Amino acid sequence: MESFRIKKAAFLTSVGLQGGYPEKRPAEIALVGRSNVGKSSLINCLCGNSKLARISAAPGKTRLVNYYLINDSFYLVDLPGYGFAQRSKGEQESWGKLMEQYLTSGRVDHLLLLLDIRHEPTGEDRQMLQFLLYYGIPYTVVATKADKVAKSKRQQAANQNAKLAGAPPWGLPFSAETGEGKEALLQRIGSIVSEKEKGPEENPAEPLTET
Ligand SMILES: Nc1nc2c(ncn2[C@@H]2O[C@H](COP(=O)(O)OP(=O)(O)OP(=O)(O)O)[C@@H](O)[C@H]2O)c(=O)[nH]1
Ligand SMILES: [Mg+2]
Repeated sequence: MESFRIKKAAFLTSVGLQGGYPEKRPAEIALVGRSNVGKSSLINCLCGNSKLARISAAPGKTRLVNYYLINDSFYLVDLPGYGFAQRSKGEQESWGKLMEQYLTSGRVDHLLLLLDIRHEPTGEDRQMLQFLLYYGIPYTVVATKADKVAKSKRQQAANQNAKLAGAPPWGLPFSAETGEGKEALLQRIGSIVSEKEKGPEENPAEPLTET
């Protein structure tokens, strides 16, 4: 099977509480995680374009639901991060409403839950995971900033963080700096998209037995 590639990536639109979501596409894959965990950087790395999504050393850069149209076919969606202490109460509330609106809309097919490989998951990370499980949204745990820990410890640290967040003990070490994990994540995205493009599974009937 030919490997999956991102040949084209373009910013499409930003959506806030007032709505205005774009037309549905065969697949919609969104990124969630703490502010500053590296969601926007991951999108840029996957798409090979450092200017696509806004990145900042100051947390709280992404405030809206940002849609990127990939290969003229499916969406990658950058979401605003949680756990941003400097946010006012009003801002926290509108963040919560926006996330709930988006995650319960039925639009999202798969979530990439990003955890910083260096830090233990927080209460909010665990809450987010519970939320995904409750709504039955398929997800993949990605352990970001893998370049910040020794190579020999990366896989173990990624797995440990997935486990501490409440997921099965497996996480994909990823670095937007070095591109580690990029190929694996691209292939995962490729298979999610091709599954979705095939449409609802034809219900395989019981094998016919000759009588
Ligand atoms: N060393 C290292 N730094 C990274 C990596 N990914 C992101 N960063 C840095 O982490 C900071 C935050 O990255 P963003 O991609 O803006 O994080 P975000 O999750 O989109 O943040 P919000 O939009 O605030 O929710 C920036 O200074 C990035 O350069 C990585 O893989 N390795
Ligand atoms: Mg961002």
